Amino acid sequence: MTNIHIPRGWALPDSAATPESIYLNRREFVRRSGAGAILAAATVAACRTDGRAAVVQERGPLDNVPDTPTADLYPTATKDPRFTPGERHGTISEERVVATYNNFYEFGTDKGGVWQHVGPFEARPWEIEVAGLVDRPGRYDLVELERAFPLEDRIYRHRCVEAWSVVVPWIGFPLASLLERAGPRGDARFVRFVSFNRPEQAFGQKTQTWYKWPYYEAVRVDEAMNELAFVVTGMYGHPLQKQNGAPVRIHMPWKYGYKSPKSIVRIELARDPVPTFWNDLEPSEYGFYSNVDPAVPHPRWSQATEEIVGRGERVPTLPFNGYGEFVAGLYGGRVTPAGDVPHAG
Ligand SMILES: Nc1nc2c(c(=O)[nH]1)N[C@H]1C(S)=C(S)[C@@H](COP(=O)(O)O)O[C@H]1N2
Ligand SMILES: [Mo]
Repeated sequence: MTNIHIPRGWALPDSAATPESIYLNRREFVRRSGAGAILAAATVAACRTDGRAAVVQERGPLDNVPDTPTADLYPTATKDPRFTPGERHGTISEERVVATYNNFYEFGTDKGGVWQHVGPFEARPWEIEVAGLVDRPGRYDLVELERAFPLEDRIYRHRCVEAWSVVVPWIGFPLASLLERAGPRGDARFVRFVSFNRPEQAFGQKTQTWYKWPYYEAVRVDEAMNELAFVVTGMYGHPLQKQNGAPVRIHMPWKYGYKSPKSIVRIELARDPVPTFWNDLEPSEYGFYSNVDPAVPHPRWSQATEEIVGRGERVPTLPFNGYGEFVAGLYGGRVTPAGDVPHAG
């Protein structure tokens, strides 16, 4: 085992992360330098070799931000120093990495190809329905929500169950704010999230019919109310790229990535436990809680370390992905609650 030092602590100045001037201006830079044209040509070539001429688009991976009248809100998001702890999380990943290595099965299983297939997906305008055991059920226009809640910048580590990770400056608002607006009833114990279902806009939904579309996930109400649970509408100083779950996704950084459903249309509060997409497909491999736990291997691989995408580096995985001080109390001190899968052997 190599001696990799993972610094701890919150108080890292923002400047230690990728400077905003770099990530905010990258699209402009790519255009001016002509790299955009090269990239577009590469896209066309890639599409030809895999025979999917229909998806050819002259867009690069950073050109998938849908137009929205709220775009002006993004560069001015507020920062809470507790949630911009770059040092704890490692160096922020380049947006190009985060936008070209995606898990989003609605657009296929090739992580490098998702961004090339999201063109037909119409991610704006958008509504979210909040339903079930709430005092004020209803449909919320996303634009209203973006204006209603102050948008915050939060740098979160994202740890996929497949043992890779990225560090992303997300923008959004606490999930608790949205739930409080809807007024959860006392008997609500679970929160269910449902993604869009549009096979005509998402070729993975159309061709991979063995999956139970739309994608659905769920957590306990107290997990959803934890201050770390975040409704994400932006990244790197602008609204979300489609391949990262535009226009709205969830992020719970202490859980494996699949507990962060993308492009959600519905949030439902329920009394009884609700099924989840990956757990339904492979219950021996994907648990309900799915807290990041280096001590519990996936049945087919170890979770002890992870690869930092784009850096060619492996580092030890941390319990709760490094967020134990916020969330350990939810689980009585155990990272993987008793009975949650997977358990090897
Ligand atoms: N709707 C939907 N949400 C999803 C997925 C998906 O396939 N469909 N994949 C999940 C998984 S496994 C991961 S690791 C993250 C990936 O997010 P990223 O591509 O923005 O890094 O999205 C999660 N949310
Ligand atoms: Mo994942």
